[in-house]
Amino acid sequence: MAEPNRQDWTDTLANQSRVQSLFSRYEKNPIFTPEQWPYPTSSVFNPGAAEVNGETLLLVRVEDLRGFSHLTAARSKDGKTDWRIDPQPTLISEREHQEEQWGLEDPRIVWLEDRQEYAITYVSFSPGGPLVTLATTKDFRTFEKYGPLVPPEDKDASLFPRCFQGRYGLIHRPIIRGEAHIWISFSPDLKHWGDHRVLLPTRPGWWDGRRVGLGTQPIETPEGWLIIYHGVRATGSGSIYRVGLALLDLEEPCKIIRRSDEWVFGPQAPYERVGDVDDVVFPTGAVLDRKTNELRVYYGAADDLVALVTADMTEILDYLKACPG
Ligand code: BMA
Repeated sequence: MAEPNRQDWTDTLANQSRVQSLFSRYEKNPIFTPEQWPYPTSSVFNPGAAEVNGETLLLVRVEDLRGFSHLTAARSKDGKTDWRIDPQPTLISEREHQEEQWGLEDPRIVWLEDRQEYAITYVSFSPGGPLVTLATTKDFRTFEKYGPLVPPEDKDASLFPRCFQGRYGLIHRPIIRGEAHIWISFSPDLKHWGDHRVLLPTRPGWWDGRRVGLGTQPIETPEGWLIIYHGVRATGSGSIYRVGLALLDLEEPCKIIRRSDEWVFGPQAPYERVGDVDDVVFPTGAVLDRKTNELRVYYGAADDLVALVTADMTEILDYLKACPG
């Protein structure tokens, strides 16, 4: 019988104890509930996040009482308190966009430096399946819709905020032959997409063995692009959505520098364990406070509420550097 590799196990344990204190739940969680929304809703969850005019803006997925979603902006000076929620939906499906028939879901936001505008990639739900769709805006009041980027079934998408040798990069999650891996694709003009390849595959048998998908938008750090992703395990009583991390090369984002073996947070609090869909934490937006190095990650809890976890960016990068290459 092979001897267990004690050194490996010691390293695994060291990382597992480190990971437990990496992310802290905001003490006043949840930050949004359907009850406090300015108009009737069934649930509020999976928000995109961006810094806009020195404030934190969340574009929240709001599911109405027909089961269709739209997106509504909420703004706060510190990203934690005193949220001002638009009194009416901010971005809704329109008749002339057939692909949006069953609503708009799960936005991710980046500021595109070269175009001096925000790009929002959301899922438009068409009867033909979910489609990764692009809209741009400068102020989150008026929007330009570009329609779907790639064919269905595809979700969990974000652009990178900058180009790579003149090409935009898109992270997304098509489902192909029933497999749900994270892919990356490139485009010279945000319209024609190619050079498609698998970026982060599922790991059969692991906590992220059933499905993976991008969480928040990619975040540029001195060590590489920080990728926060969700991983799904299928169990006898349903799926469990947890969160893992990876680091991509800054100039060649197809290259994975690190990937966490363990999940860095998962459903634990009562509002994450029980809701419209039990046992779901689903991060979709993050804001890094460059003064304090605090990373705020906004997520949907149990497809019902919006909650917040915070982490110190230096600690995240130190942890990732200790993860397998
Ligand atoms: C995913 C998406 C998310 C949802 C999650 C958990 O497939 O549809 O919008 O939050 O499942 O139900």
